[in-house]
Amino acid sequence: TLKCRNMSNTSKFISRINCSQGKVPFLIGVAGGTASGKSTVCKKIMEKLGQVEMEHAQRRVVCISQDSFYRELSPAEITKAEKGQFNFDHPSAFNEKLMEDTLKDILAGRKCEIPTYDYKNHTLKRDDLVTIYPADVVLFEGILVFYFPAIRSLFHMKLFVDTDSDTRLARRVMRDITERGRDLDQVLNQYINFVKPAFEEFCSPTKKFADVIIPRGADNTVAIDLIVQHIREFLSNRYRRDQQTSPVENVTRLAT
Ligand code: UZR
Ligand code: MG
Repeated sequence: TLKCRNMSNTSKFISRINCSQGKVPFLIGVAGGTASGKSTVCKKIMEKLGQVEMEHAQRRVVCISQDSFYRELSPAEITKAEKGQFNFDHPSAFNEKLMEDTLKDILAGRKCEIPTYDYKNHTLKRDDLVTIYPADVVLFEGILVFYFPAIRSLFHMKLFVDTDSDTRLARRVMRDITERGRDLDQVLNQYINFVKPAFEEFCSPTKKFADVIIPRGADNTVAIDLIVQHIREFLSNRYRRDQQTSPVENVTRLAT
């Protein structure tokens, strides 16, 4: 039950890239509700492409999370967040401008640095920047990556990870308690007050922008394999073209 549409955009893009400098990465957006398996889908895509064990600078496929683009909170907002009263699922919680500028830098083939996010303290770790090196394929995952029109229009391929809400809630409870230092009361209150209503209002409606909807999330190996196959084709086309134009260039071989 993989739903595909608009795949021709991708081939249009590939032909465009063939006549450009060849440094524009193929940008893939991965959206879906909280704990739907977005990060896992991205991880599986990278694993299947043999990217995980590689040096960061050598990678041809990189993954970035929208969490790195939460905006800095005011002291009053931090107090709210500590009481579980800040809405992290609302579009206004994100730094839309920084997200757009970063993606544009990436599309221009520039190396850029992004912050990492600390879920326990609700802050960006400014001194813990991650360098994103120019790559051939960039995955950008997050609950609202298709919400902002200016950002949505930058993707060459849009995936929506579609997992049932009860499955997502069960995973969210486990994850927030074990990984993010929360207690059950807090997780459930936040889910009912913010996460669920925001999913329905802001995230779920963006499913219609997806080119591919992945039911059941990371369990859907058929969908993931199809996507990986598509990325491989894109990369090998580029590899072939690079070989023709600059035979000395050292291009990392893809795992098959
Ligand atoms: P994913 N989030 C936190 O729990 N704490 C923060 O400081 C920042 C974000 C949550 C956010 C959202 N919501 O539901 C989730 N809350 O991270 C998105 N509450 O992350 O897509 O991995 O589920
Ligand atoms: Mg995540």
